[in-house]
Amino acid sequence: MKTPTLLLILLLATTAYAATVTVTPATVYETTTAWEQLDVNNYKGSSIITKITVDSPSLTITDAAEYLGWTQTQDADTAEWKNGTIETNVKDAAFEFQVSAPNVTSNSTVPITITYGSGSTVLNVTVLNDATPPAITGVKPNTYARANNAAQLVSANIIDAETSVSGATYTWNDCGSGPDSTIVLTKSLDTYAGTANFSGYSEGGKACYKFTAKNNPGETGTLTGELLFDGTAPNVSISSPTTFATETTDFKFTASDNIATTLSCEIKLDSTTLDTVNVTNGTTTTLTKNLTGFTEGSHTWTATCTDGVGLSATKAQAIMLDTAPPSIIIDYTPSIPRTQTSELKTTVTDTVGLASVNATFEGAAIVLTKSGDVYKGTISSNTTGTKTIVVETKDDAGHTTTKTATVTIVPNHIVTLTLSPDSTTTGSTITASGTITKDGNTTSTEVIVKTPSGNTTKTLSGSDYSSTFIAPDPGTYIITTEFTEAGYTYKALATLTVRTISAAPEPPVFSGDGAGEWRTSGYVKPPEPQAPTTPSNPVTPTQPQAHGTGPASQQYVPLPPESPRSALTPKGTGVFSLGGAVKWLAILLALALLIGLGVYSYNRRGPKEDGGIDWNGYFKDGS
Ligand SMILES: [Ca+2]
Ligand SMILES: [Ca+2]
Ligand SMILES: [Ca+2]
Ligand SMILES: [Ca+2]
Repeated sequence: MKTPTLLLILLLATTAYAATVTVTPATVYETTTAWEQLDVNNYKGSSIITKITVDSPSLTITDAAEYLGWTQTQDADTAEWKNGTIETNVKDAAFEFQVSAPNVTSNSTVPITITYGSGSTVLNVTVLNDATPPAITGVKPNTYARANNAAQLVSANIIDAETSVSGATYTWNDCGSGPDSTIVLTKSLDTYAGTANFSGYSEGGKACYKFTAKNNPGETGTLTGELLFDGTAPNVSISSPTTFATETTDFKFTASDNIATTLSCEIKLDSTTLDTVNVTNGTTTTLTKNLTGFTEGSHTWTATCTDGVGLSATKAQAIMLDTAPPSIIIDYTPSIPRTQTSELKTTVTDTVGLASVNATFEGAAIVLTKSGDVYKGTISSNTTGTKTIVVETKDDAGHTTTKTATVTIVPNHIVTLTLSPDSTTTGSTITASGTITKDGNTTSTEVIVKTPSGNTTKTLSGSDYSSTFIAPDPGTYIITTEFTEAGYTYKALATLTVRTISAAPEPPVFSGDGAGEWRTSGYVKPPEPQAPTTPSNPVTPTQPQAHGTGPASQQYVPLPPESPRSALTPKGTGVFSLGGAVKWLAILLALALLIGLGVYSYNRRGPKEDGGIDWNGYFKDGS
């Protein structure tokens, strides 16, 4: 084959199966550098490529990547890779080179020539003009600045996404004819900051400022504003709550400032922030907050408001947090005889206070009298059966509590008890007798008479009963008759006084028999000092109680025996061992003193008799 023929075949083959090359991104912003990637596709190409050359006469090449298997050389207008191979099964072989763009006034196309094997291609890279200056945001301070501040920090976020920021300054003046002051700002990431001297700017004064920033191609961005100078903290006042708060509470406060038109206010309960809001100068703000997460009791809420220059004021208010309804304790007698009046005592307490306390019995209001936390009233019914007491209360926070109690109105059987005599001396026979006045039908036919000698069950004779017993040692005793019907016990009580036998005033001779009796001739034993609580009046009657629910029954309890006797009575052996007139004189003097005291005490005592008090109808739990 002749050489021209071979060349033609090779040319045809090259034409038919030429490798292809592309460059990405094929753009670069003015004044910046960018990596361009050359992709070579030799798939089913006509020959193995062993050398790639980039010629860029107009766009400076500043770097070229190195790859194993290729020898790389690079200068300002050339990048070359050789001694490697791109076989015809390679669809993409990448070769990267960096270009540096000039400053342009409009987008410009720059040709570069790619030579690969026997082929070459001209590709275009566009140098982009950056039409946008740097963006300035987040200016501090803005609107307000601290008055007379010689070292005011000023800053802004400044970026230029395309060609980067080359520098920024801050300029200010008095917004009038005064001179400009300018400082160069220092870059830290995207923040440019500096320190301005505002010492000449007093409260109420004004300054005009300008941030100026340039990008690398030289485009300039500015941001201007005015500052009002403020040197006085705001005022905060609290309207409510001032006493208590509850689950949902309106927090109301007023904030004002000499300069700022808007204040940032934070409200807290103790150390917990409830809300942070911006409020208009001089206005009252109400924030409704849910406090269910806080504990009942004492808290402090605060409102802190900050003006435009960071000066703040805080107002604090102690409050009680009340989330619980009032507590009600009803103290009542669970069973009350028909027509009898019984006291109702209810104790109502709350954290913050009570708006109302009301009670009803059988649906009718009970008149209550208040003493501290205790509310007292009376209840009575003419009909037997189960009745309901309802106590309702509301606290100042609006929580309500309702408590009910059930009382049983029982028949009003009346038991009487008469002692004959009711004042006597030891060893005398005493008759305890009385009647049962029945309220409706009864089935019980017995009473129990409780005396110092023991309990005696007596069968009623008609409505009457009678029992006798022997008067015990001197003292005062309560005698009880109990009549139990349908589970309720009705009682009558009477007081028995057993007197001491009188004697003449002679030197005492103690019997020494251990019985504790004075044996004297003509000696009058001084009246025994009595405990001041000795019930010279009848025991206050109480209503019958349901079995098992009322207080323990009052058992027959003799009043304290005349206890001073043992203390004042010398033992026989002791007396007779005494010797000498002095000792006897001392004893006599002591006795005389005791006689005097005893007489005085006796005169101070209430009447021993029941004094005509009608014991009828007095009854008490006897179970
Ligand atoms: Ca430009
Ligand atoms: Ca720009
Ligand atoms: Ca202020
Ligand atoms: Ca409460």
